[in-house]
Amino acid sequence: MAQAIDLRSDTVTRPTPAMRKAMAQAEVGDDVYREDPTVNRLEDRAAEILGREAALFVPSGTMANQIAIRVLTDLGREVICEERSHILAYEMAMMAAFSGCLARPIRALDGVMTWTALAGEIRGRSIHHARTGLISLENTSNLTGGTVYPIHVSDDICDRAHEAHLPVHLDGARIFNAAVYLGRSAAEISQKFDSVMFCLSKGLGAPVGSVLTGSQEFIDEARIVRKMLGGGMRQAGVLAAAGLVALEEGPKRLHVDHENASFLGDALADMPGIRIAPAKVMTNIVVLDVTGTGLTAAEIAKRLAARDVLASAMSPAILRMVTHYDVDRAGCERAVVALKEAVGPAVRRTVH
Ligand code: TLP
Repeated sequence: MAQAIDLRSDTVTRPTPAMRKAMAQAEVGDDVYREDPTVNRLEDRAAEILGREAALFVPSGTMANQIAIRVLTDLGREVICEERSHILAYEMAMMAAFSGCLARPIRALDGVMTWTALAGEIRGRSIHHARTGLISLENTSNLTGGTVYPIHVSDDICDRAHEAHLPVHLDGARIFNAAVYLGRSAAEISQKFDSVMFCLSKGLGAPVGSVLTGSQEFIDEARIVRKMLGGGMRQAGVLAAAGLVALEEGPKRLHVDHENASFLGDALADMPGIRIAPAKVMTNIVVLDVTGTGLTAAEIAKRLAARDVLASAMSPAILRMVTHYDVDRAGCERAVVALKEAVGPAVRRTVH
């Protein structure tokens, strides 16, 4: 059987030979005592690349986001975020369960909020309403198809939020994809945020890990909260070693993933029953509205799997395909053919 074309997520990549070599040779120590030289190197390098005072290696993007919420807010506060953001939709209600916060979701076109859209939702001291404690942005915005914040929009939100004495967190799980799209550095597009997290284990290709960055004071607190969550790792240098390779090498080839996603977007745009705006495929995520096929996304995903192509059903209407370094152009071509076969007969039935 041919190897499946796995477009479910960019989290599915396996470590490259260079990563495996670095992992095997990694110098290690106990990171809870801050004695793992490879973790220390990764944290220093991440802080340098993001233009920050300090950084913290954490097991996952979810943990990084939740640590940031905990450090930057207080019990009983609201967190303004986009309705489809990962911190709200995919993190198991942790902002409530762990930080005692309530989300105040906003629906924004393509997941890109503006100050005008969120300003009306900010609440100060009051005897009636919960106070806003934090604003969180996601760049790229996953569920809306890897869309990117124009720099002036995210900068403006940060500036105005700071004027209102509110911190702003960036879920930059895919910040390097956003940077490649914008032709700017990750530091430039995130410099105004109070905290920035990014994932090593998505498009950059590391097997495990994310990094939280910010001021020294913020990271000192974040290190304590990481320990509360059981995220203090010991000889984690074997993981950080792969992370270092991902950080240095990963961003250089993300443009290939973007070209492949754009190919998918163009090829699928004319397919009956499928709705997609190819101009909105900015990075490595392709989100297809399959309502017009008469099938649910889960049914289509099942049919695709039978043809050795894997995609994610994000809701009954939305099928997601994500490109990464383990899928090449030939794989994307195979995915297009498989999707045509999978939905073709169903669409003909609905039309007639
Ligand atoms: N996203 C995963 C799923 O959880 C949906 C994926 O396949 O895309 N922020 C963003 C924007 C993310 O997309 C993700 C993971 C996370 C945070 C969490 O990262 P992990 O999986 O490392 O906890």
